[in-house]
Amino acid sequence: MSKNFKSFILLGIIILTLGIIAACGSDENDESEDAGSEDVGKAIEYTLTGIEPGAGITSLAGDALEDYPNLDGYTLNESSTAAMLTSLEDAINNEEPIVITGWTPHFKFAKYDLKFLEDPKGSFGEAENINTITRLGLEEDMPEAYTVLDRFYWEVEDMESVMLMTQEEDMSFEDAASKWIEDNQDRVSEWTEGVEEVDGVEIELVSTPWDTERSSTAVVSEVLTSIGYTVKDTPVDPVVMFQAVAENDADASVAPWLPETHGSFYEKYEEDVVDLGPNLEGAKLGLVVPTYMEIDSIEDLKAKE
Ligand code: PBE
Repeated sequence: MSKNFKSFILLGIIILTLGIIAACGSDENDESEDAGSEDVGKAIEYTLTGIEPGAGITSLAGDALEDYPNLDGYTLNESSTAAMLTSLEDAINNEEPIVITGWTPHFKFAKYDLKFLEDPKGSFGEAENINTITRLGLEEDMPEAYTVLDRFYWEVEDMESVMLMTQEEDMSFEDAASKWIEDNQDRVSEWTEGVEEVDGVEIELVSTPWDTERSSTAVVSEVLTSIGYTVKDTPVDPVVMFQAVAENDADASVAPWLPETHGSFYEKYEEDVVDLGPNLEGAKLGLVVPTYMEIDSIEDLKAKE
C-alpha cells in the first residue's frame, strides 16, 4: 500500500470518528436542553421544599400553588428551615434540581449561587419590610423603650453582618449583636439620644425563631439593656407573636414581615397593636433555585401530567 493511500484511509477514519462524536454530542445537547425545564417538575417529584408550617412564607407558597395553574398537582413539603437547608446543600453538591421556599436577608445567598424565580402573579408580594409593633399603651407606660423601638432602623447589610458573624465566626447572636453595636456606635447613639435611663424595668419582647429575627431582637435587647431595662425575649410562631402583643402578653416585637408574609396575621390583630413602621426595608421572599437550573420563572415549572 502506498504511503499516500494509507494516509488517505487514516484521514477518512479520523473524519468519520469526528463526525460520529459531533453527532453524539449534539444529540446529548438537544436532550439536556429539553430536560432543562421539561423535566424539572418530574425530577423534583412535583415537590417544593418548604420550611416550618407556621412560617408566613409557607402560607404564601400555599397561595402560589393555587395562583399558578402549572403548579396544579405539586405539593409543598413542610418541614423546618434546617431540613430545607440540608436538602439544598445535598442538591447543590450533586448538581440536582431543587425548588425551595427562600428569603433574603439570609446567609444561603452568600454561601450558594441562587436565584429567585420570577413571580408574575405576585403570590409572594413585592417589596417586603420588617416592622416594629408594640402593645397599646406602651408609649405611656414605657416611653423610654417606646422611643428606642420607634427609632430602631437598620439596613439589610447591617442585619447580614450580624448573621454572617454567627455563621462564619460561630458567635452567638448576643455576641454578634454586641460586636455590631460596638462597631456602629454612632447609629446606636441616634436611637438612644436624650432617652433617660430606667432602673431595671422589665420589658418583654416577642419574636420568631429565624436568623433575621434572632439578629434584630438581639441588637434591640442589648440596646434596651444598656439603658437599664431587663429584657425578656421569647421566640414563637408568627401568629402567636401578633396575638401576644395584641393581648398584652408581650410589650413589643421587631419581627413582623409585612405587608405580605405576616399580612393575614396582622389583619387579624391590627386594631390591637401599634405599628411603628419598618425597621428594615428591602426583604424579599419567593421560590428559589440554584443558578445552574435553566428555569427563570415559576411559570417555567411544567405542570404534572
Ligand atoms: N421567614 C423569615 C419568616 C419570617 C422571617 C421569611 C422564613 C416567615 O416566613 O414567617
